[in-house]
Amino acid sequence: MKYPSLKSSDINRRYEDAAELYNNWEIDVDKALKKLDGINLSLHCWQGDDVGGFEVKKGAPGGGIMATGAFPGKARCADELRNDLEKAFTLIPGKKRLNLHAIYLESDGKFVERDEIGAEHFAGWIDWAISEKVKLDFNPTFFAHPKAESGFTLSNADKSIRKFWIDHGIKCRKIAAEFAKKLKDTCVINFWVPDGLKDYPADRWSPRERLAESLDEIFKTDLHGIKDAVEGKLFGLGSEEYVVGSNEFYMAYAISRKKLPCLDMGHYHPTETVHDKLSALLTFIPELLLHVSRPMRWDSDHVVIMNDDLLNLARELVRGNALDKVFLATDFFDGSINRLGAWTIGARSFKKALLYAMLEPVPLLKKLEKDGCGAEKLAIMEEFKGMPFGAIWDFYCMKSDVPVGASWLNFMCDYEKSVLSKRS
Ligand code: RNT
Ligand code: ZN
Repeated sequence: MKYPSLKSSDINRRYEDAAELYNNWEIDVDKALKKLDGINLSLHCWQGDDVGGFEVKKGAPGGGIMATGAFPGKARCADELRNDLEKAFTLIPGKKRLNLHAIYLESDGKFVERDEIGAEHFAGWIDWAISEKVKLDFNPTFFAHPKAESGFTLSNADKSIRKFWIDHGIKCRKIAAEFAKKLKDTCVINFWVPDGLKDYPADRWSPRERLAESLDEIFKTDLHGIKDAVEGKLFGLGSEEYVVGSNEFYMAYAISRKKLPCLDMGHYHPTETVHDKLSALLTFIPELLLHVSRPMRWDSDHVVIMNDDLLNLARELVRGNALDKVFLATDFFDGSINRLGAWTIGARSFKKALLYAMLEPVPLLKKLEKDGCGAEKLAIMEEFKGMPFGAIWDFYCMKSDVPVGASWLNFMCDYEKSVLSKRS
């Protein structure tokens, strides 16, 4: 089937009608769209190949993270991944930004150890980013490596293994600084390590001391143009009882070292949500990084959809005027569906959620709350769920030269037929 779009005259008409309804509530729709268009959302490269990367491997893969699903068509090399990303950027409105992991290097078929990587291994990405007008963020890769197999990297008791990973971190910061320089924009570099234990540790203290020391060593040099972020986690595969870099560890680390905490929506207890944390943290620190994800019973990294968690997060960013203080990045990986579709659904949903939040009557809601008019506040929040927000979104997509409504699926299906299905 061809998925329907709308005629531009209909999109315009629906937009005019909808904008008038929002105007009745003193909401400036054009202003909201301008703000939305300025949003930087860093699209994670790793959805395109199930967190595989393009390293020439030596030895056992080593765990830490796992994607599930065997949908055909995953990118097998950087060129394929870049093609897929180019396609994704034609379906997602707004600015283009990509989040790379160190394992996505290009090394001409040669084995390059993690502690030997440099900006030269990302020259292809930099050239591509310049020509496609894409900004880049970066991540060292502390998993999927024989030296991560024990479950400890930067907190490893073995000094030589620790040194190996420290060197990896140092090299990666230099790559990030090169991204910042070449692309003339801040590069956020996020540190996540899988370190932890499956069962009750006898010593919870030493690994944490070592992790702090290792990070201090990595961050010793100030580098221009980069922002370091540190990402905590509740548990992982093989670290069910004890994660060295827990939430508290990294909050304290980030605050004491003036780094950005990275909050991943999947890294908390099942009913604990990230939206409430923004005002708590940003009362004390200037900036943080968000990993927009969707946990399903656990840190399952499902494709982001416009559910309550996402809407609440978007609302907090808007109500708290926090969009300038928060770096936004997607982080999910689903190998069981078309990966181009996964990127597009996730990124479009997040931008849709932001737009939805920008089209709420925030000053009025705050006033009603202050005046003790709880029923009015709740009622208006509910009534707004029926406002013609979709008409504004469609208009924004048209103006951004991306497909309107579900018609982006036609492009995804064509791409699947002509490109993805040919990959083995
Ligand atoms: C893992 C973290 C981390 C990774 C990426 C690939 O639990 O969420 O952000 O998803 O580094
Ligand atoms: Zn994450």
